[in-house]
Amino acid sequence: MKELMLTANKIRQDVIEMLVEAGSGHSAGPLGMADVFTALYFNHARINPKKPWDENRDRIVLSNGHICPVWYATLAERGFFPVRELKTLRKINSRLQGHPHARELPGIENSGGPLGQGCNIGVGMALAGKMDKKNWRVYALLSDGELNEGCDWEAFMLAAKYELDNLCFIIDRNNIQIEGPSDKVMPLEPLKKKLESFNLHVIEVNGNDFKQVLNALEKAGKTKGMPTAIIAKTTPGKGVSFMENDYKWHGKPPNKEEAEKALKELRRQRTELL
Ligand SMILES: Cc1ncc(C[n+]2csc(CCOP(=O)(O)OP(=O)(O)O)c2C)c(N)n1
Ligand SMILES: [Mg+2]
Repeated sequence: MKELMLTANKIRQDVIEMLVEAGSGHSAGPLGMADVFTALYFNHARINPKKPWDENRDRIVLSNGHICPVWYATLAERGFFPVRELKTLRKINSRLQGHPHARELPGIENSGGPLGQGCNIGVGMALAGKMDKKNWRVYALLSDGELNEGCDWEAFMLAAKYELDNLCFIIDRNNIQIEGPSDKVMPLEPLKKKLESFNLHVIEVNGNDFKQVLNALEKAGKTKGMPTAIIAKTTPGKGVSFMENDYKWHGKPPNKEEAEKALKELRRQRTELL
């Protein structure tokens, strides 16, 4: 657990360093989801950085593509590509675009940006896996703001219809989106009941608690006959006090001074862990 926490802390530091260098990009979502990404790539999912496109790999798809700094940082720290490349985020000719480009980098399974697209891609992959009787699983990462998109709910219906128990949605329930608190923009509650009524197996967890996240992933793997949706309640901006729970950090990078402050806080958290 401690090792996972240290890894997530390093990933958060990478995210801050990438964003201040780029001068644009999203802060809150990536920091909030660092623990879920770490749990998947450093513990739970069957992936191999040496064989990123191995036919038997689990597929991890990111539908809320704007939080890709955390995807890039996780893949680099896991050895999919050099950590030094992270500093090219959003630069001309970089493989690390502001929104992910499928297969541009090892481990990037889907293009993202238009919310809802990755959710549907994940369902399609899981359906294909079922039809081909494959053992690999699909993890489709979504966000709460994204659930304003009707096409996500169409995808849920299809996933339930075909009993895609090889599919696990993970919803970043961080209560913020681009224009304000999620439930103020478009109320989602009772979210668990809604998802259950779409015939999904729903598990609610604290998305910043490794034990809860790993437990839920394991339960999802054992669920038969229906897809699972993990509602991961996360703190947007997690680890950086002045960014936490403030929707204004949805799509804003830190300036130099703010980045220094953020890194100081994250380094202190690292020392406390050691
Ligand atoms: C189809 C579509 N509509 C609108 C947008 C613009 N957009 C980008 S991010 C975002 C908010 C999404 O909410 P969420 O993912 O919960 O934001 P976060 O938690 O990361 O702050 C919106 C509306 C988009 N990318 N795609
Ligand atoms: Mg959100």
